[in-house]
Amino acid sequence: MKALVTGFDPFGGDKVNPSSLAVSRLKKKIGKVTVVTAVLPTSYAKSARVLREAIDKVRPDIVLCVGQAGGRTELCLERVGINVQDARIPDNDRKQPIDVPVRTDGPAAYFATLPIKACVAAMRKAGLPAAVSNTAGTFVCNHILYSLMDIIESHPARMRGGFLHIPYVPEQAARLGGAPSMAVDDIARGIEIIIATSAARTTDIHTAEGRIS
Ligand code: PCA
Repeated sequence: MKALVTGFDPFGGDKVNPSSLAVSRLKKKIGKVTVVTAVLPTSYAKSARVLREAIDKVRPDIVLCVGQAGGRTELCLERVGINVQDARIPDNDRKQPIDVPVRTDGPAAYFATLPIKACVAAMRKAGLPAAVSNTAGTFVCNHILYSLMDIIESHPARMRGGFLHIPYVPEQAARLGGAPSMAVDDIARGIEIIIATSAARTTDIHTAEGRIS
């Protein structure tokens, strides 16, 4: 079995992106799963093309895209990508789409197909704060989750996909004052647990992870 795990390059004036830092530390083999990694540009125009090329080259069974969500306190597995691009800040191409669909004639949303609740339970069991999230925002991370599931939908090969939003790393939080953070090694451990859990099971567990807001 093969897994493709992607991070993003830094954006919004940041010097690092914890997603690419964590992805670069992953084991090359998790159980029987061979792990291949890539870094996507934080660009609405380019990210999905780079992801598509990596998928076609690697032919993975599992795809996990990872991105920074500064301010979050947990490893957040996203449930859904929506067909909206609404940027609060410009991306790395200085593009700032407002209320533009990801795909003009596409469905309103796609659900991730990894067993997100089982992955969250496994991360918690390993002592990592984790949660199911019901919004990936409307910036490039949501764009890539939607695009990933859209690629999977029409791809000749069968694969499952999902998206993980991660907190700042301590070096970012030290500059920001008061922001929550998580060590890169813990983030990498969480990603490895998601890959191992997704490889081991195709169905999810049925536990209450809903939120009021
Ligand atoms: N986080 C951004 C895009 C790239 C990244 O790492 C987001 O949450 O949309």
